[in-house]
Amino acid sequence: MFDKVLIANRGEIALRILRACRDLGIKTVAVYSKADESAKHVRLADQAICIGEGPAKESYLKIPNLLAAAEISGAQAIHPGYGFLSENEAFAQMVAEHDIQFIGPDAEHIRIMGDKIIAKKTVKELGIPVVPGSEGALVEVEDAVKMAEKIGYPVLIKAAAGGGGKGMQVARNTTQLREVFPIARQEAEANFGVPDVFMEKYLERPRHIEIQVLADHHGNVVHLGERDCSIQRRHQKVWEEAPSPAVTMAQREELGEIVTKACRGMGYKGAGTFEFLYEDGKFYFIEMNTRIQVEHPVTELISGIDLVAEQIRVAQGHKLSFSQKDITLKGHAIECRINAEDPETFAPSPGKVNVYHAPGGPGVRVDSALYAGYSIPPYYDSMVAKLIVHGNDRDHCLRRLRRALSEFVIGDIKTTLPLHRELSMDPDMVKGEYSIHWLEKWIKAKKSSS
Ligand code: MV4
Repeated sequence: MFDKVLIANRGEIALRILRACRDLGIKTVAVYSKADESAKHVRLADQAICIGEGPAKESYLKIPNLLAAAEISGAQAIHPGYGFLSENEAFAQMVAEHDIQFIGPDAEHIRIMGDKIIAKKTVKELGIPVVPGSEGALVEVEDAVKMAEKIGYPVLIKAAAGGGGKGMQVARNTTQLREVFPIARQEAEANFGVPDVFMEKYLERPRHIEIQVLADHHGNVVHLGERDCSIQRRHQKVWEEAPSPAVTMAQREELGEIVTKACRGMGYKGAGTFEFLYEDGKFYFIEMNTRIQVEHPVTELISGIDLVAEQIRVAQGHKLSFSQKDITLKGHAIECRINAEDPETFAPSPGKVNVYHAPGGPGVRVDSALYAGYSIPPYYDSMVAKLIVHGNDRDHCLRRLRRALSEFVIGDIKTTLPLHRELSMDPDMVKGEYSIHWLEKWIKAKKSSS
């Protein structure tokens, strides 16, 4: 049905989408900035169109340039990948208005999930458990104080237009709340142009667990289990795994049923992720992502399902070729995000990759657009490779991970490979005992002991 798909992204995900298209017999159109002339996705695509200068605002984020590239090339669909325009309602809408298929949900669902207050209200009404808190936006500080007394301290003030942790403020008592409430509103306005904030009970030591869903255009929805993404630094995920060491089969099945029912209830289409905080055996929805995520491969390795190919298939109007009972999650998978950064200071370290040796062998997958001789441009995200490893169980997976990490060579730039080698040997990580705060504490402890 699609003869040609335009890939509105760069780096490893552009390559990942290109590979899914090839497997489906679909031609690809790459777009690229002037800083990406020698990028691998440009070299491998059937066709490539330059859409502007290095900075993303002048290329990958320029909607008219992308629409023009789609028109010129005759692509019938656009895959947005993650980041950039992937969760931009206006882009999804304009693509549809140009009679091009957006490979993702309807603009309507992007809009709903983009506003954290509306998202929470929507999913709560569909039966998903949410964090206790304010129903709508809080405007007056006195209303915030009353709400905090109702739900109990500590509380967290979040921006409605936020996500990714920007503009959050914790308050442990009324004095603190009166102090941080106006700051939260100012920051929300400054960061997102909308001052709306809401309140939630602050969970002290949760895990971050997300559930992958896949929905076709005919009301069929499946879930593919969870990913544990608790290992993060400054809201950037560092290590993700599936299944979560903390989730039982019964919990997985129950939550899976709840989220798939919610998807059917709202007519959701495509791939999606429900994000939860997990504490003391209970799940609390926080956000929904309406895109393919960086960490999707861990789910692919335990389910055997090609999520990107399925995104494209359902966008073509095909029915899901499997139902929930056909899905069995097998073994364990871990993903390490390898960034071009100093492993101690996390300062970005772009530059020329003179040496590149990727690991291989049973259970090892590397998603990366790197090659020997490539120069990493300074304009974009510092993630340069994902190492994803699969094993029969978590211990087997960890042994394969250590094997793969020991083979991986990326030189002469600095990368976070040494950090991952340490993490893969850490006793807490080996036990799977960690919360969203574990990595930041570990980094701090390491610094003070050196
Ligand atoms: C929370 C929370 C504790 N309690 N909500 C941060 C990003 C945004 N998506 C939601 N976030 C959080 N919401 C309540 N009620 C703690 C966080 C949080 C966090 C969540 C997931 C992954 C990493 C995090 C790091 C710091 C704080």
